[in-house]
Amino acid sequence: MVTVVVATGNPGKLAELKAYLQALDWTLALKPEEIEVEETGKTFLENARLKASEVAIATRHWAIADDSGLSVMALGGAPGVYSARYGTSDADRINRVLHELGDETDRRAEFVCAIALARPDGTIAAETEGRCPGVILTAGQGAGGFGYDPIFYVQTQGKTFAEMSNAEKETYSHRGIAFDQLMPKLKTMNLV
Ligand code: ITT
Repeated sequence: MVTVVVATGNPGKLAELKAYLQALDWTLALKPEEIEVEETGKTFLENARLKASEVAIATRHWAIADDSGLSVMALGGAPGVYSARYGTSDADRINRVLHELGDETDRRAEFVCAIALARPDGTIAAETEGRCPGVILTAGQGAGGFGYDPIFYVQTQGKTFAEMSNAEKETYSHRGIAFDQLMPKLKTMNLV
């Protein structure tokens, strides 16, 4: 079985990625902590490629990376690719988004997730991007998930990501949509 490094340092993301990847006969390895990739890309896909590629080259293994974030329409798409850098803790980042939105009535937003799989030489073998529309609440609801989940309300499901079960978030989230698109390809690829 081929080893694939899951190129993330975010524990919430790691748990979700493992849930999708268990459908494949890959041996998963964690990213060594000392490998830090600077996210210089302007788009989620650029950053996902960068992370997968640099971790693959550094470990000499296949690597899969996720670059994701929240994009709020009334904030011109912010925090976007800066979602992780918008504050020093989840609570801090949530408060900043709520503060910047204030009493704005247009609360439309979307979560975006780009996934890239790199070969051991750093070249990209597969990639995709998934998007999930929602609205930003005025206060958090629910205790599940991670990151901005408590303030992201999915109208079709009538709940926030933080109120969903793991299985529901796995199905409806930006990450779930990205994996739905990518999985058929990953299943037919013969990683060596
Ligand atoms: P890695 O780069 O090591 O994977 P990171 O946390 O820095 O970890 P990103 O640069 O992709 O990852 O930033 C994504 C941020 O967007 C993440 O820190 C969360 O704040 C937020 N985010 C992404 N997916 C999310 C989700 O499913 N639910 C809530 N917040 C999410």
